[in-house]
Amino acid sequence: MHGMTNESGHRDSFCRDNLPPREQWPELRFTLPALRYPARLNCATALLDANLATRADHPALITPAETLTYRQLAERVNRIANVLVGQLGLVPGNRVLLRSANNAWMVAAYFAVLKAGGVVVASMPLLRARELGAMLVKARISHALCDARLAAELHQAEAPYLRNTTCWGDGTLEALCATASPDFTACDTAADDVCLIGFTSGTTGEPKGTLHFHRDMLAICDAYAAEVLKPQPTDIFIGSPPLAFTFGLGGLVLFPFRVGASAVLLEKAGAEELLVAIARHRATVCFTAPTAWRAMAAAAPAHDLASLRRCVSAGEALPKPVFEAWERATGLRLMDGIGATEMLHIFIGAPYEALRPGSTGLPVPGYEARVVDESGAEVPLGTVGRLAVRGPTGCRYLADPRQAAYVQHGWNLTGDSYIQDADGYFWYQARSDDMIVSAGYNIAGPEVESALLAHPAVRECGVVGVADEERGQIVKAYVVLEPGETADAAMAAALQAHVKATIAPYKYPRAVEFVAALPRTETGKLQRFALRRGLGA
Ligand code: 3UK
Repeated sequence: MHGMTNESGHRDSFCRDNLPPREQWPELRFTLPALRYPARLNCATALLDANLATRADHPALITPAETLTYRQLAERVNRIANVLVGQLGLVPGNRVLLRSANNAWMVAAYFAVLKAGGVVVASMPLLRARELGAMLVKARISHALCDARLAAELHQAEAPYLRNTTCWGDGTLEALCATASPDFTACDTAADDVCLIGFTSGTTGEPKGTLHFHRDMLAICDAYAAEVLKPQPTDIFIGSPPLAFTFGLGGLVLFPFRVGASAVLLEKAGAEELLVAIARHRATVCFTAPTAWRAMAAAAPAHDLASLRRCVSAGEALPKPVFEAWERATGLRLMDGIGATEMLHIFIGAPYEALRPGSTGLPVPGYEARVVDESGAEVPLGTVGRLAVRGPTGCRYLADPRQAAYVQHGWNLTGDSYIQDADGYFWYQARSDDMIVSAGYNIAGPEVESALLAHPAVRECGVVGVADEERGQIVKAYVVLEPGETADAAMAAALQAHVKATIAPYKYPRAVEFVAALPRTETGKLQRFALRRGLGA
C-alpha cells in the first residue's frame, strides 16, 4: 500500500506530472509503526488542528511581536486559507511562494497553503530577484505571500506564471483576513500529494527543487524527533535557521507542533540575540549550525542558559572542539545530526544518552545508512566511502536530470564521505568532491579545520585543496583570528606546528592565509568553492 500512488487531491497536477519517473525514486521504507499513515492526509490538520482538542490555549508561537496560542494560530491560518481559495483564486496543487523572515505570519501563511492543498515554495529572505526568478519559473509559481519588507526584490523577479502577490505587514493581507471566515475545511489531499518544494541551498549550478509529500512532514517528526530528539509538550523550541531551510522548518515548527509544544521565532538570530532570547523565554530546545554554536560557547558565560536541555547542530560537520567548548560552557552536549533538503531532515544522529563526541551518530530509527564504493557495494567497516541512506523520505527532484546522480540502486547518495565504525557510528570525513588529494594522500579538510579550531588564536577557518605543480594539490587554510591576535608569519608557523602536533603531520596546511571573514551561504555553510577559487590574496 505504502508508496503506492493515491488519487490526488490536486486539481493542478503540475507536481505529480513533474515527479521523476518511478524507477528513479529511492526505495521508500516505512518500518516504524508510526510511519504508516492513512491514504488521505493533510499535514496541516495533523500538525496544527490536532492540537485544538487538548492544547488550544497553549502558546504555539512566541515572537517579539506577538504570542499566538494554537487556537489563535489555527484561526489565522483558516482566514488566510479562505483568502487564498476565495479572492486569490488558489486551486489545489498551485504553487505559492512564501517570502519572509521567521515570524508568526510566515508560519500562518505556510499552514494556510498546506491546508488549502497548495504547494509551499519558501524562499530565504536574502535571495535576490535573479534567484527568486529561477524558482518562480521552475516551479511555475502562481501566487506569492510576502512580508512587505521583502517585496521589492520579488517585484523585480522574472515571474511569467505569477498571478497574484499579496503582502502582510502593509495591512493588505490583514485587511483581507479581517473579513474572511475563521473556519476552513482542509483540502482532502492524498498522503503522497506534494505539499512542499524545497529548493536546495546549492552552491553551484541551477537550484534543484525537492518534492515532499504531506506524509513526509509527519515522517520526520515521527522518526528523528520522536526517536532521537524526544521532545515534550512542555518544551520551548528556539533557533536560528530560516523556515525556508528545512532544518528550520522541522526544528522550529513541525517538531514542536507534533507534540503541542511552543516555538520562539526570531527574525534576527545571531549568536548574541539567540543567547538573550534563550534566557528571556526559558527555551529548552535549540537548533542552530556549528559556527553559531562556537560563537555562542564563547559568549555563554554572560547568559542564564539553565533552561536548555537539548541542543541540535546540523548543516555542516560539528568539529569536536566546538562540541567540547559548548559542554565546558554549559554542561550540555551538542546533538550533531546530518540532514539534507533532499531527505527533508536529519537521518543520522544519536539520542542524547548515546552521543559520541566527534561522530555524527547512528542511523535515525526508520532510516538505514551504509558506506559504499563507486559501484554501490558496501565497504568494510573503518573504510572511507560514500554515504548512502534510505528511509520514509527521500530525494525526488522536480524535473531534473540530477535525480539519477543522487539516487542510485534505490539509495540516496548525499555526496558525503563517511566512515562507519565497529559500533555502527558514522564519522564524517568531507563532502566527496571536497577531498584534498596531495602528493597521493587523501586529506579531509574538516579534519584539519578541527585541529586548527582547537588553537586558542583561531576564531574560524576553512581548509581546501589548491592546485600545486609538485603535489597536485596542497592543503591551504583560510583563518579568521580572534580579536587581538596578530596575523603574521610567526602565527602561521605556530598554527602549522599545532596541526602537526595534533593530527598526522602530512595533513598540515602548507599555505595559511589570514582573512577577516569566511564566505558562507545563508544556511551557514562554508562556501568551499569560493575558497578554492582564491579569496582576497
Ligand atoms: C552537509 C552535514 C556533516 C552534508 C539540513 C539538517 O544541511 C541540510 O541540508 P542541505 O541540503 O545540505 C545537506 C548537506 O549538508 N551536512 C548537513 N548536516 C551535516 N555534514 N555533518 C552534519 N551534521 O554535506 C549534507 O549532504 O542544505 C540539515 C536538517 C535539514 C537540512 N536540510
